[in-house]
Amino acid sequence: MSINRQVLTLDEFTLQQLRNIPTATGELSRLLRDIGLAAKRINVEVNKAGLVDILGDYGTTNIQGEEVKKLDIYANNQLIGVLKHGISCAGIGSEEMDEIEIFDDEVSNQSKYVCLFDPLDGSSNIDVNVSIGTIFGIYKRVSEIGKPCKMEDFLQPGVKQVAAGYIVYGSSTMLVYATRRGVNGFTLDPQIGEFCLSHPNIQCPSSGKIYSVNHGNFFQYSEGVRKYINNCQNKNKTTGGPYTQRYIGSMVADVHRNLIKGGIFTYPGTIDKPKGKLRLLYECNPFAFIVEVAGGKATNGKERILDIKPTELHQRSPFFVGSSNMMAELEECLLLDNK
Ligand code: P6P
Repeated sequence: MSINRQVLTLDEFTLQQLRNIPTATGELSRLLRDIGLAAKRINVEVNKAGLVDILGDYGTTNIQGEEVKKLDIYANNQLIGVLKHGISCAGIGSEEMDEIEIFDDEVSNQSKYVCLFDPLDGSSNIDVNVSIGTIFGIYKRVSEIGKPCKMEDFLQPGVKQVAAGYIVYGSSTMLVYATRRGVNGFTLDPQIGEFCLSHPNIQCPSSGKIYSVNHGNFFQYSEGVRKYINNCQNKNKTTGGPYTQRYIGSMVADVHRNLIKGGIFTYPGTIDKPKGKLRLLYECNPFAFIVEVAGGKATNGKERILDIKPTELHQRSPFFVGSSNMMAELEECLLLDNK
């Protein structure tokens, strides 16, 4: 009986990858499948958010000082629930939790990996039905296997990620993840409830026509950032400007679009907030890893994002990510800031 191999599910794909790496234990494949399961459960609630009283503010504020929507908590709980009862993760760090969650049980302590999550990024858009997303990064532990994981496992530079990815809950629900072997996208088929390989070997176009920035902060940006934004708006023989400005205000949606079509996403520092808004560990690092594997670049305006040695779980970083040629144009403009 011939098995339908036309469309690989996420499970089949990760098992296929496992077969291609003789030394692999299967732990990473299981971990990715666990994240896929949590994503399916989150997707159900996101898709009916407008129908049940799961909207609205949960009444608490997270470490960012932002009011927490109920779906944020739900998404966080789903991820903990699946990973804590899995066999591939020793603990997680999350935007929704002030401290890391160390699973500390006999099986989890034997796990090789820890995960960092933004369980539901862009949650302020939930009430207006704009695409939102889950972001994750996976690290191999540096602490002793067999004992509880430690904060040092989470404060590794992004270059140490063994995998990173996101789920975008949009017109369709997609899971995109990267390992050093490549970036692959899976679209959820609601008929069979499986993520199916729809975007194999994603490459970020080296050039693009889209730039993403919050123009409202324009006069708070540095001279170099303002010069780059002006260049994007002007005819430019070398860069092919003017570009199109697209900014959804939901990073997962903005970066996903630019990854597929080509473009640059920016969240610069400002006079009031020199470190910007985005979190290094579970927003910038995963996307920097994904886009670099796909052929793009990611910096904080001065150095490669993936080289930054974190010091705090929730530290912020200015963030510029996207097509390599557009990033080179940006870096040229940012030289103005070093004078
Ligand atoms: P601003 C959503 O809250 C988020 O963290 C990212 O998803 C998004 O790119 C950014 O903030 C938008 O921030 O300040 O432009 O509204």
